[in-house]
Amino acid sequence: MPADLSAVARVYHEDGFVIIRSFYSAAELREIERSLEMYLCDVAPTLPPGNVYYEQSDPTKVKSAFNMQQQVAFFDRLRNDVRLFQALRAIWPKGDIIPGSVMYFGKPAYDGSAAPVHQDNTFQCWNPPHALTVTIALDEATVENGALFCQRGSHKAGLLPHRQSGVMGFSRTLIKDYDTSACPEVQLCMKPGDISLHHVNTIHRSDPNRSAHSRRTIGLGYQSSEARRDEAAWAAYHADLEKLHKQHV
Ligand SMILES: O=C(O)CCC(=O)C(=O)O
Repeated sequence: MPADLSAVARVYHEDGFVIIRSFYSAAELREIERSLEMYLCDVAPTLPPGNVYYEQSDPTKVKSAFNMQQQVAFFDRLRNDVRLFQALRAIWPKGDIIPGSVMYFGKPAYDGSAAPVHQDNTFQCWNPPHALTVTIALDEATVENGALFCQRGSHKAGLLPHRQSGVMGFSRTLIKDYDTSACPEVQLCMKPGDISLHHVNTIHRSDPNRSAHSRRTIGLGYQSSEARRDEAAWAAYHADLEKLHKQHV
């Protein structure tokens, strides 16, 4: 982890995303992988949709999981890592840092499906939008296996209109593509142990994985205590989500 957290914060605020290389050691990654294996084998099969989603092309493969910290104490410890809090403190000098959902994005080899273009705030409804996701690369994330694309500077556009996507696990997508000449897409190619941080209003997406290599990541959601939930928007999102789940039973 670089000592210069003020540079990390500067890039984050300017671009809406930033990568920190080699944040986790190989031994730490092994520990994360052990807990993840256990979660996927023993816990995920017991959970209702909303907490776990499977790939449509192969329903034995987990596409994504949410709120893993509620089931397994290891993931609660992971989101409370003091090193992450130091980086987040550089980004949000004021307010308390509040950890949220611990997530998994599997993007399995051959079957990993696309993530439609969206801003996370359409699902989270924070105003002011002082919230972000830390993404931990477990595998190498490449052009071939569907590394995340973020649109540089798009977090400054505010929350844009979304519509229902019909995609389980990513139920909303932007109505209109956002100007890629002003805010070019950057693909976040990462090595295992690297982390990226993206703003809750940064426009992002990923391609399907047709390669022979999985692209697994853990996501950690955070918000500042200065962020307030827009309760009306939150209720509308949950009503939409319930409709989508009913269509897929
Ligand atoms: O894993 C992906 O491709 C998408 C992840 C995502 O949308 C997110 O972390 O907010």
